[in-house]
Amino acid sequence: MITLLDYGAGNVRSVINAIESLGETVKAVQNADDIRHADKLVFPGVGAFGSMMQILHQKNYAKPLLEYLQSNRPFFGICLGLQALFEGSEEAPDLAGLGFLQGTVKRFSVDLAVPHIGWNGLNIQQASPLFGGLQGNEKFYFVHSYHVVPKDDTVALTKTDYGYSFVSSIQKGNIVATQFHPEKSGQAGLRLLGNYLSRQRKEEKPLQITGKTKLSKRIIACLDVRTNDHGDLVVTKGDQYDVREEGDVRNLGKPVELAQRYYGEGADEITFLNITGFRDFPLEDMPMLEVLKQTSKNVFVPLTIGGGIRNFTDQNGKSYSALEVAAEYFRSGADKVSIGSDAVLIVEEYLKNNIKTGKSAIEEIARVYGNQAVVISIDPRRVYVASPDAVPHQVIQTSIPGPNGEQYCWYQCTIKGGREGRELDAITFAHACEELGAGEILLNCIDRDGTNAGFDLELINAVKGAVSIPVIASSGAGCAEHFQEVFVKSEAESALAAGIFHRQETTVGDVKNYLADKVEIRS
Ligand code: 1PR
Repeated sequence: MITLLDYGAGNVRSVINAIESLGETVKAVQNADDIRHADKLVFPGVGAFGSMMQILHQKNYAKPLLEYLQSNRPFFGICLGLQALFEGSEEAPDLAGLGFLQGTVKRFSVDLAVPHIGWNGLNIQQASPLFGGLQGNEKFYFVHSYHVVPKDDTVALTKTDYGYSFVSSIQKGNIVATQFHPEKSGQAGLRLLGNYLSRQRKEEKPLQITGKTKLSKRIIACLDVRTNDHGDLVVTKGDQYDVREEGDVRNLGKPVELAQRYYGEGADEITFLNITGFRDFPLEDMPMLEVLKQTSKNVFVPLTIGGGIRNFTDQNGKSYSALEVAAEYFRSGADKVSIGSDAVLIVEEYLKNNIKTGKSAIEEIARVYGNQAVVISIDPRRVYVASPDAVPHQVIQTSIPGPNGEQYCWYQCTIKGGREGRELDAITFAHACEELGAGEILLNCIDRDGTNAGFDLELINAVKGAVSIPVIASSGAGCAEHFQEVFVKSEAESALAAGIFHRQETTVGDVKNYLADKVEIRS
């Protein structure tokens, strides 16, 4: 029996699913006594350091947790569950950590995108049973803006490079904690977690330094989901956002089955977009939540879900906040939520006075679940103009002239699945979203969507130049070469595709095989 410390923030479902897939049962902590009586405690921390420590104190978990650690009983901390062990964090300077280990938690100061999101390697610093059966060159999934800095370097179990080398896991007696997410790291992660759970201390993987570790570029499979005219929830795919063919919604398969297939093929992440979320309220559209619950049982890579994340009042007058909608998605197995239409409206308000209210969905969800959990999905469309100062927007010079030979264009943000254009450009928008606390940009492009013509590199470079958070290039992938092109000619951290995978024109595995000796990827 594994005792799981769930303090109510973030996605613990995937940790439970991963543990259960390894044949163990999980009991969630209900009160402080459950911590005192635990035999094996797993502490998956997701969210922000400050809110985590506050909740641990409010629930009277902090003291028994520290006593548990001091008694050297088996403990596995994940992400914030690692950071909590230290004395404090730059993320919440006024709140002390548990102080089980000396040292602090610092924000990355690198000339690279922060959060550090994606698959990176490990340099093993201590012999450990945790790595039994692993080659040592596997990649694991990270998503964090802060990393631990132990005072005593001998507790470091692994180190990872991101701009510089940081401690990516610790081991002290029976206490183990990782900055990466084994429950989201595919087969390698399950193996590592299984080694911990089975307590097989026989096979000790010795110290292994493989050289500088590298963050991989991610290949993301995207599933646009909606209910068709017969009431079935289907994966669909549009041409420039038009998903109807001869009047019917295109049906390209079932969401759970397709997600499972892409996981098997090696997708680094799966994204679900509930494309009619702007008119259907997700908490009334339970099938989407069910899709997440079912998928997360067997798919052990990060899951993002978007569609309909906004404040909502139902016909009975009951109001729900965007945070509550997001919370339901996280509880159902999502690791990140993606906000589309509502983010545009939020930014329009924000830009009127440049004042952060702290109350927008972006800010609230980021505060509770951490910046890394908030993805902004942008649906821009090219608008050609005759000159750079023709409109009060960020205009770029383009090598693809417009219908009248125009050499300039701006990228107009749209809402409601491209149905409504707004007086806001994608570059300004992306920058403002970062200021409000978003952790990643999912950059679609209506002009390229479903065309197989390749990614819009001009758009990607323009947005990437305006933000320091990671950018997912999306729309237009038609072959493996397009992925190489986007990674070579832009700084995008990941590339997303839908149509080519659904139509089986290529597989995620084929794309990765093609990229293997050209771009850093997770094999
Ligand atoms: O506005 O917060 O409710 O979120 C709705 C979400 O649904 C947004 O993320 C929006 O992008 C998405 N969406 C809305 N309508 C459509 C549509 O297609 N009619 N899909 C839609 C957007 C774009 C990509 C697509 C790539 C790759 N889909 O996600 O998967 O363009 O396609 P490709 O590789 O086939 O070219 P809210």
